[in-house]
Amino acid sequence: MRVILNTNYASHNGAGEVHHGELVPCFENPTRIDSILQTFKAYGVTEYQTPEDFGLEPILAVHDSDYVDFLQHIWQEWQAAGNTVDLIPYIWSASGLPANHNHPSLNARAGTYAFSSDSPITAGTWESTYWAAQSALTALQQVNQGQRAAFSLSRPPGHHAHAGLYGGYCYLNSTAIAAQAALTQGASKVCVLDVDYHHGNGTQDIFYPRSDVLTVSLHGHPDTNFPYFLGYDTEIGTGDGEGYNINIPLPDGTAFSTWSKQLHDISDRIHAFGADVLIVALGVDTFEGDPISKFTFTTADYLTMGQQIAAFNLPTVFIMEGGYDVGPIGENVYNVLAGFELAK
Ligand code: OKP
Ligand code: ZN
Repeated sequence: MRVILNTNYASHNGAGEVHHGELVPCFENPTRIDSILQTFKAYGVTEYQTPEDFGLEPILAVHDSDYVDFLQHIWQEWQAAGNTVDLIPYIWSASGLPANHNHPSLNARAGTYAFSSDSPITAGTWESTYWAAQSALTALQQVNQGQRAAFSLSRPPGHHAHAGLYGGYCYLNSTAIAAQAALTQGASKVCVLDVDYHHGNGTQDIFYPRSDVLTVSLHGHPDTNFPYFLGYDTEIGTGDGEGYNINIPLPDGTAFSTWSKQLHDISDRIHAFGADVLIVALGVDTFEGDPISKFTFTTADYLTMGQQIAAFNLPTVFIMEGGYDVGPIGENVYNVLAGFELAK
């Protein structure tokens, strides 16, 4: 399988986040990809494709232009104002305070575009998230050119980012950008299957009123898991999009067998939808050792997961999302791709 590597994966490098009231190093950091590269090398994967630059147009087909402008320029402004450390919002315009996307205070502006405090803006945030999106678009291009599948190996993740909001370690929504680009480039229907531990709230929100993208997410139940406010199974889409969003929230402690059965139970709906392309938001934070998640998948389970995804029998674009147990992350990702290829 072609693997596209976001060569700017290490530029975004946040210093820390608050976790259960304690300041800790960012879980979402460059060592995640370092580790995957090391493991892939041991498995004989040594060839990586460099992302092509498709520019801002496919990004602006998903995200608000003022938001993209904010992401692109905020660090320079932050720095020009004399700051040397990461920008982390601490005041939010949510819950009735008046939003102001042009607020003269950068703290307030960040707090207008952010929905959570876990996502620092750093010197290289824009480069990393921009090239993560381009990497996903390059993976799509490979599939459009006839590859059965391609994998975008990148960070930061994207599935929590809305059209005009960042959070949950996500800035640009690479998965949504690739899904939209597939449509722009001629597909009539796209299915997004989000297997990350966390609900893909951004992707859901972006395509919520639409019937040309079926969004499916299996995830830790929002009663007890980030992003808390979205991810319930009552969220089915709106207007034309009604019936085109499927959420499968699962309790803490869920094992792969249960997850797999749940996916199997809706696979008829996925088949009936008739997608031209499948985009997989590939997070492996469902792993039993993940430090921020509560499922109990094993490394071997990911082989089965890959086989199950292959059974949809669609051209498939895998896009890297979460996974925070840095030691085994590469094996878990490799197994999904290997399971997929074995099944063909
Ligand atoms: C990103 B992806 C606060 C915890 C905040 C947010 C989880 C984001 C996961 N320390 N955690 O879906 O893997
Ligand atoms: Zn996740």
